Amino acid sequence: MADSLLLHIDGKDVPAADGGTFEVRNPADGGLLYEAAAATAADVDAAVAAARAAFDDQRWRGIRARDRARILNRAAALLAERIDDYARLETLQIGRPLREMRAQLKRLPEWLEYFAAVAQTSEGSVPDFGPGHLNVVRRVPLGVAGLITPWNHPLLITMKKVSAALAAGNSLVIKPSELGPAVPRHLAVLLEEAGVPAGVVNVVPGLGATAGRALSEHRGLAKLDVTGGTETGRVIAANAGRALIPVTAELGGKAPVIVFDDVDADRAVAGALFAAFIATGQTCVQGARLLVARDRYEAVVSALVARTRALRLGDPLDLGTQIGPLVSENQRNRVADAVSRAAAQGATVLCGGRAPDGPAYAQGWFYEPTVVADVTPDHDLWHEEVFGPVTTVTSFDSEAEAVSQANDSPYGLAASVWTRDVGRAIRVSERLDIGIVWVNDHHRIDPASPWGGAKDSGIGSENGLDSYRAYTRQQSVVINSADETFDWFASADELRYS
Ligand code: TXE
Repeated sequence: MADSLLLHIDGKDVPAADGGTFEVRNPADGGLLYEAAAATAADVDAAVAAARAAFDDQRWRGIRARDRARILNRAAALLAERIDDYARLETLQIGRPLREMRAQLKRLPEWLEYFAAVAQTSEGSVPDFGPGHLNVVRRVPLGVAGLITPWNHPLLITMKKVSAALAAGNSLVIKPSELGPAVPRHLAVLLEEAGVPAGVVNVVPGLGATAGRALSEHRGLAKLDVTGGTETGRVIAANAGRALIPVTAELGGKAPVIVFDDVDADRAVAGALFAAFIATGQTCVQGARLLVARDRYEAVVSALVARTRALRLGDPLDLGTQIGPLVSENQRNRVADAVSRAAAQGATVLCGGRAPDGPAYAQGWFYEPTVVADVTPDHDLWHEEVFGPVTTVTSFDSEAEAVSQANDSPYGLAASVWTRDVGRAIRVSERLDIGIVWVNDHHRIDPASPWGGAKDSGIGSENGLDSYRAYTRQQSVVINSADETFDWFASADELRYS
């Protein structure tokens, strides 16, 4: 483990302008992992200036798309070689079990490969402008994009944004989460090894209130792209609004998992468990509300509670561990507070609801996976995002009631629908005010498949062709093909052109 992490600006590792640092600690045992340079507003300025210079001199956007794609594919191959090291590093920083980190990171080269292909196949258009003119519409990169990323999937979320932005020819300044800043910085160096010119990808680790704020308020940006909490997203989107630049925001969620009475109970329980407790529940698409048809409710809930109790908590580096610690003391306090408030408001904690006992857990931010029943729309827990290993269970009597419970949320990011009835799956998904709907599955992601939410879950989407387009703007070039001179003011005959 490196004992320090620096900023990466214009191809060089540099300390913060004022020498400031912050500590990155292991949430499993509280141990210090390393000190990271804490970018100041001056450092953010330097990073934006480096990115702007790289954009202006065309060192990246001026390269033909086919050659940019070759470099991104080379980066994908380098990344594949380093997955095991990065997975271990992510686990040390955020506490997510190594078996999950490996499975997730193995997929990440696909993002570079997909967007490399999109860049090569992206085409403009030639709308009809009438005789005498040819209108060529091209897609051009925006300029310097500011990427603000969270801790829960440090490299996956960075990769989603970086691969689309770079494929389109932009320059970047990345502000990774203060809880897991190492791998995004290593990615910048890897991209340079693959051939991305220095200055195109800059990384400014630092705190949200300083580095994040300085970046989101910087007037040198042409785009902001954030994944984080909804309140952070509102602040950043307001800054983008003031600067009149586009923003993509992937924010909070409270995903319903809707289980109909025609589905096999074991399958539904396995799905609900996967939806709720992967990443110790710290994902924006976590299955946080299990809605079950009334005549399956008892069977599904009792099996879910039994399987939740059997989940193995422990050292996240141990490949047998299924549930790691929460990422920080703050996050554990937040989860514990949400569960005790629910109990005080009349909900029933069926299992979990506490930190585990024992010396193995004493130094880390562990919390037992928790299932809560009797939560009504009057309770905070019905609506609020907990971002931890907590799911609620509720029954419904009809398809219409299932839909209305699922839509009764300030968020609209993701949902899963469990049924063998194809017609019902279609009807329900059409009526959900939700961006990502899985049928008989949960958590599935692909670089080609749009990922974004409705309502308080954000603006725009990651992945897929639209995310590439969102890193470009249209430039409309209107070409006059007439041979004769057009001279409006030369003639006294005002009616000539009427
Ligand atoms: O996220 P923050 P945190 C939710 C989840 C979690 C809560 C807080 O509910 O409990 O957010 O987590 C930067 N200007 N999600 O505190 O604060 C910050 O440094 C500019 C959901 O980790 O939103 C980090 O790089 N930047 C989510 C990034 O924003 C600011 C994933 C996200 O941090 C800033 C993570 C500011 N004023 C948390 N304040 C998801 N949808 O997956 C902070 N930042």
